[in-house]
Amino acid sequence: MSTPVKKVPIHLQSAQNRLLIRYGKIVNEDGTTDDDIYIEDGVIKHIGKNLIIPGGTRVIDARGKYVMPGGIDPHTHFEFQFMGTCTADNYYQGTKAAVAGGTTFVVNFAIPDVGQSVLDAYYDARQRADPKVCCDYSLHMGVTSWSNKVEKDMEILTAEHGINSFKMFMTYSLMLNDEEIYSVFEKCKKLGALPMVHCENGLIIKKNAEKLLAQGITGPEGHELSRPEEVEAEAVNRACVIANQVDTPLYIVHVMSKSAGLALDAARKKSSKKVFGETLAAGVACDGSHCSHECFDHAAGYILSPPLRPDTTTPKTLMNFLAQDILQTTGSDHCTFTKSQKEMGKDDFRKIPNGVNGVEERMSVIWEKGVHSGIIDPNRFVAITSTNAAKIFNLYPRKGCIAVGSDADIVIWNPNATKVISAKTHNIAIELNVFEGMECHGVPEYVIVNGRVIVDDGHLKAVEGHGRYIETPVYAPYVYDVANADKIKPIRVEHIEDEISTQKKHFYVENTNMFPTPTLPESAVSTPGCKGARPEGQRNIQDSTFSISEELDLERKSCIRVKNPPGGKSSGFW
Ligand code: URQ
Ligand code: ZN
Ligand code: ZN
Repeated sequence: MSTPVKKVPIHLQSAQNRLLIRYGKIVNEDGTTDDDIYIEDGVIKHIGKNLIIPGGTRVIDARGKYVMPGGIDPHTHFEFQFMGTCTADNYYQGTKAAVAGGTTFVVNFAIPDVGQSVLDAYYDARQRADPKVCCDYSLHMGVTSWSNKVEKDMEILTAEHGINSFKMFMTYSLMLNDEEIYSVFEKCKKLGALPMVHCENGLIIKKNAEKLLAQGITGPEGHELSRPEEVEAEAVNRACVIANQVDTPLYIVHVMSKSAGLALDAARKKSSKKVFGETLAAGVACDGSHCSHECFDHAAGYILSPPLRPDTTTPKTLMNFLAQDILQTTGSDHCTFTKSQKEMGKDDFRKIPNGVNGVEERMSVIWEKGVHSGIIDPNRFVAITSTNAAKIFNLYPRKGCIAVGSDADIVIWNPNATKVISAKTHNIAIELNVFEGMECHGVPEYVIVNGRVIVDDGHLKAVEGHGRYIETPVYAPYVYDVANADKIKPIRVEHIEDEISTQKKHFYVENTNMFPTPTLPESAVSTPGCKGARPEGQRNIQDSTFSISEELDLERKSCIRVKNPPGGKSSGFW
C-alpha cells in the first residue's frame, strides 16, 4: 500500500523555495555593492536591481544591513572521542549553534579513535553527521599513524570520498614524529591534498609537565607553563621546514601566539609553496589570565592547546595578523567539554580535556574585535570568516561568496544591533562560555542555509538533517597554484538579459573548479567596482594609527591587503 503524499499548497512551496533579499549592502571579500538577490531552490539565481520575480516569493528587507556569505568554520570537533571522553556537542547541536551565529558551513575533523583506521573514521563520521547536520559540511581527516594501510586509505579518501585535507599532530598521544610527518606530506603532495598541522613540541611538553607536577603544580595554570610560546613557535617553524623540504603547501591550524605567528611569517617568506595560517575566535578575544583563576571549573574551562597566552596583548596581535594577511582564516576549534568532563583533570592538569567553545560566537567575536574595533573592514571580515577557507578547501565559488550560481548560504548582518554572549542563552551543551559577558556589536538577523531561512528575524528554526556532506576535490587551484587560479572569480551579474546567457553563466559557475579559465563573452560578465561605500562608523584601516610593524618591528606593510598574498593576488580594494 502506498503512503498518501501530503500536498503542500503552492503558495507555501513558493515561500519555501523563492526568496528575494532587497535593499541590502552585499559584501564580498573583493567588493561591496547595493544590489538585490533572488534565490530559488537553494541557489542564487539573480543579483541586480529591479529584478523581476515570480509571485509568491518571500521578500526580506535588508535595508541598513550587510548581506554576506555565510560563515565557514574550518575547524570544529563534534562527537570527538578525545582524552578519554567525547565532546559535548554532537553534529546537531554543533551545526545548530553554528547557524545561530551566522555560520552556514563547517569543516569537522574526523580523527581516528584508538585502533580505528582512517577510512573507518571517515565512515563513522558520515554515519553520525549526515542525519544530524543543520548546514552543509565537509571533513578533514586526522592522520595519527603511518603505514601502508594509512597510505592506501588516503588514496581512497581523496579519490572516492571528496577529502582534500589531512591533519597531523606534533603533540598529544596522537602525535607523529618528523619522519612520519615528512611521509604524510609527501603523500598529500602526490594526491593534491593539503596537509594541516597542530604545531607544538610534544616531547618538550611531556618533560615540562613532569617537572611542574614534581614541583607540586597540578592545577590548570600548569598547562600553559608546560607549553609556552617558544614551544609552539619551534613546531611551527619545524612544520614549515618539513613542508619546504617536501615542497608542499601547508596549513597551520590554531596559531595562538605572537611568536608562532612571526615564525610562520618568516618561514612563509622562505617557502616556495603556499603556507596558510589559522587562528581562533578564542585567540582574538581571550587571554590566559583565566587559566589561573582560583575556581578550578572556570580555569579548566579555558584550557585548550596551544593555550591562551598570559601576554594580554596577544589577542589584539592575532587580530592584526589577520588584518595583515599573516594569517588567513579564523576557526572556532569548537571542542566542548562539560564541567564534570573538565574535572577529570582536577588533580593533574594533563588530564583536563582540551578544548573550548566558539562555533556560535566566532562571527560576532571576529566582527567585534576586527570590524567594530576598526582593524579590518567588512570585506576583510568576509575573507577571514568565509572566502579564504572556501578557496583553501576548494569549495569556492560554490561557497564563500555571493554570486550567481553559488549556494544560497547567506547571513544578513545588523551592524547596529548588539548582543551579550552568555552561557545562559547559548545553544550548546556546556555550562561555561569562554566569551561570557562580551558585548558584540553586529548580530546575524537572518541566516539562510541552502536557500532556507533558518534564523528568521533573530529566531532560530534549525532543521536536523537539512545539511549535506559536500565533497572537496583535490588540487584546489588556490592552494596548488594552478595556472590562472587567481582568475577564478564568481560571476556577479547586474541584469540577466536572456535565458541562454543565464545557462552559460550557470555552467561556468558550476564548473569553475574543473575549468579555471572559461571563455565567456565580455558582455556577460560584470564585476562590480570594489569601492563600496564605507558604512558609517567604520574606520578605514589606512586611516588607522595602529601599526603592527612598529609593535613587532616588522617590515612596514602599506595596506592590509598585500599585493601578492600567500593565497594569490586579490583585486582592487577601497
Ligand atoms: O588540538 C585540537 O585541535 C583538539 C584536538 C583539541 N582542542 C584544542 O585544545 N585545541
Ligand atoms: Zn589541534
Ligand atoms: Zn582542533
